[in-house]
Amino acid sequence: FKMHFKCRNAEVPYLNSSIKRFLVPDDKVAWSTEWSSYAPVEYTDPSINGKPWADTNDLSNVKFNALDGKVNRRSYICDYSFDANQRPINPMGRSGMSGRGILGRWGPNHAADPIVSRFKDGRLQFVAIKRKDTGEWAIPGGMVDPGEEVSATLKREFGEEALGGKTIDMGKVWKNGKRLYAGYVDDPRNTDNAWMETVVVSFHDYESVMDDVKLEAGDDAASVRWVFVDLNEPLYASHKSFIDLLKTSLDN
Ligand code: RP5
Ligand code: MG
Ligand code: MG
Repeated sequence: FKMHFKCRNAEVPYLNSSIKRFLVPDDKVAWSTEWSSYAPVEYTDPSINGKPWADTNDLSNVKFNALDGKVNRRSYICDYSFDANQRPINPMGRSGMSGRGILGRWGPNHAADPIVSRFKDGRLQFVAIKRKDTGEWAIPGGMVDPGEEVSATLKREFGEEALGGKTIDMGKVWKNGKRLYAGYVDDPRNTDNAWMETVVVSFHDYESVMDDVKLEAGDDAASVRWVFVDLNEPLYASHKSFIDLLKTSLDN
C-alpha cells in the first residue's frame, strides 16, 4: 500500500468514542513533508487500561523492533522510528491521531487473516463475517496472542468467528495454505503510534470439504456467510485488496 485512507477519516468519530481526527490531506501524509501546524488529537481509549493484551503508558522497558519476551514488536514494513516521547511512529504516515486509540500495543499490532474460499457455480466465494464494531463484511481475522504461531492464530480465529468456537475437521482445507501478504493494514483504528499489521493466508477448498461445514458466527462476528468476491459492498480495512490478491493467486 502506498498510502493509508481509512485511518484518516476525520468526518466520523473514532470507534467507540466521540473523538474526531485532525484532518490530514493526501499531500501531508508523509512524515518527510514538513508540517509545523500538524496537531493530531491525542487519544487512548480508557477501556484498554489494565487489559492483559494491552501495553501500559510506561515505555521504558519495552523492546521495540524486536521480539520482546513473547510479544512480537517487529514490523513487516521496516525498522520503525520514534517521536520525541519515544513512541513508535506509524511508517505509513500521519493519521490525525496520536496515542493508541483502541489498539493495545504501541507500534505494530499483529493479526492474522484466513481467507477460506471455494467456487460456487463457477464464481469465487469466501467466508466473510459481518463485524460487530463497524458492521462491515470482513475476513474472519484476529490478533496474534503473545507467543502464538501465526499458523495457529489463523485456525483459532476462523474457529472462533466463523465456526462458533467449535472444533471442526477441516484438515484438507488447512493443508492448502498459501501466504498472500504480510504487512500493513489500513485499519480505521490505526493512529500515529499504533497500527495493524497482518499475515493473510489463502485456504482454497479444492475438495468441497467445506460443503459439509456449518458456519456459525461467534466472538467479533455478528453473522457469517459465503460471500461472492465481487460483492457490491465495502469490506473492512484493507480486506478488499486482500481479496484481490486471492483472485490473482487463483488465476495463476
Ligand atoms: C484487521 O483487523 C486485520 O486485517 C484483522 O482482520 C483484524 C484483527 O482485529 P480484530 O478482528 O481482532 O478486531 O486490521
Ligand atoms: Mg477474534
Ligand atoms: Mg476478529
